[in-house]
Amino acid sequence: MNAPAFDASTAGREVVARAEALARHSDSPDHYTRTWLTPAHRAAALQIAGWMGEAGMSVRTDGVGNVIGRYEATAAGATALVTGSHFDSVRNGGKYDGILGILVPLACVSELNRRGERLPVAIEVVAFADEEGARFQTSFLASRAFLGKFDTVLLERRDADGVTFEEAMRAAGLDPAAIAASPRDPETIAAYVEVHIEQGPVLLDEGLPLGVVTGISGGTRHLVRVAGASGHAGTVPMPMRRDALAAAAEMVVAVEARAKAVPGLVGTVGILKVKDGTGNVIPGEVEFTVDIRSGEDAAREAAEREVFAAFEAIAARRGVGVTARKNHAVRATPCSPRIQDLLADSVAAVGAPVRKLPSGAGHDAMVMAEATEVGMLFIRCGAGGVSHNPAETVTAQDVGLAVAAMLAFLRAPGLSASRAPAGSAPGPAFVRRPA
Ligand code: HGY
Ligand code: MN
Ligand code: MN
Repeated sequence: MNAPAFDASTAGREVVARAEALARHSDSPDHYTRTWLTPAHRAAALQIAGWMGEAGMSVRTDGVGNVIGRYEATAAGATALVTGSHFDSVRNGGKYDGILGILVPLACVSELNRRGERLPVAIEVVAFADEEGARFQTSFLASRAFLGKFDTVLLERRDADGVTFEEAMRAAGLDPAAIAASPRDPETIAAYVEVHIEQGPVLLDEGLPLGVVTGISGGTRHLVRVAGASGHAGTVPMPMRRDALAAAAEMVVAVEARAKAVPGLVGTVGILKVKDGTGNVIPGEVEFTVDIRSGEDAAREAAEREVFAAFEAIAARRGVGVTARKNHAVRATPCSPRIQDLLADSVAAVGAPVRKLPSGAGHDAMVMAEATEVGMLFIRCGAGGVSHNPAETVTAQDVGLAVAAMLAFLRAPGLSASRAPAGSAPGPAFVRRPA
């Protein structure tokens, strides 16, 4: 008996329903937050693994908790088109960020499996365990570990409750020694493609459901510590104070001013904490984060230098100390022209206009680009294009189109054409340098 025809609308509704079901696995009963290796995170991993198994994939979990489903090709041992995204979230985030990159390809595999259809390439759907890094202030922990690039220095790091990274792993039943045991051979990867909600308003403004990403902005994140002198709020005269928070406030405004000065450059202070903050005590120590990004590495690096020079000047003038630790650095990442073309053909094949656009947000594709050629498919973001926010939303119709476009992409004869071998220099667009 022939399988019934593929119905994109039904597929879209199923993906959205699954995203809603997954969002119930949250660290907080009040909002959606899912950080690495919490009980909610482990439950979500189990649920994703179950769905992968139902779609006919063999499923494994690696050393950092990545869930990897593989759907074999027509021939055994074929290279794999790797596709995926992350299932951790920012605090009080949106339930589609990352998740669509797992559930959309999963819906594609489910459809192929339903039809008994195999392709020249194997398909691996990777649910990356930690991309946002909210718990341990990490950066692309999971995709780095997937490629065998885990930095063991992290094992010492503590979360906000004082739990070390290593303790968190052991509590979740993971063995730190197993991380290094499973580096991925890039030769076994045909390419990496990530489906993601746009997280911005461009497609929404233009009335378009899908977008093909041309490249991803580079970025750096620092944790800055300002050390002043705490004291009595009622007794220390203003000229004698070394207020760490007042200094930090000036630094925050310096970040904003520098970022505003250059189109395409963005700068954000997302966390600011007063140590032992009390209403009647002059703040003695403050920590804050700085996130600076641009599609142009030179513009970002210049801004970074100037912002830190401004911090030093502010600190000197106010008699406080300032130190910083870099937590994250990644260079701007171009998407492969070949994959962009294949994705554009697939978007056109489902009747949607082709719109190419850059990504200002960071994605696991930036790390995967160190091993293979990468591409990204964006899905229109609703609610004014807001993301990293509980109001983040998509329509089932757009998601259904994305499933249909990804199916067309996976079936494209050009996809299995040989790629440039890893380690060679396939052209300037692919050259990666350490950040
Ligand atoms: O911060 C980012 O760009 C991503 O959402 N992790
Ligand atoms: Mn995000
Ligand atoms: Mn994301």
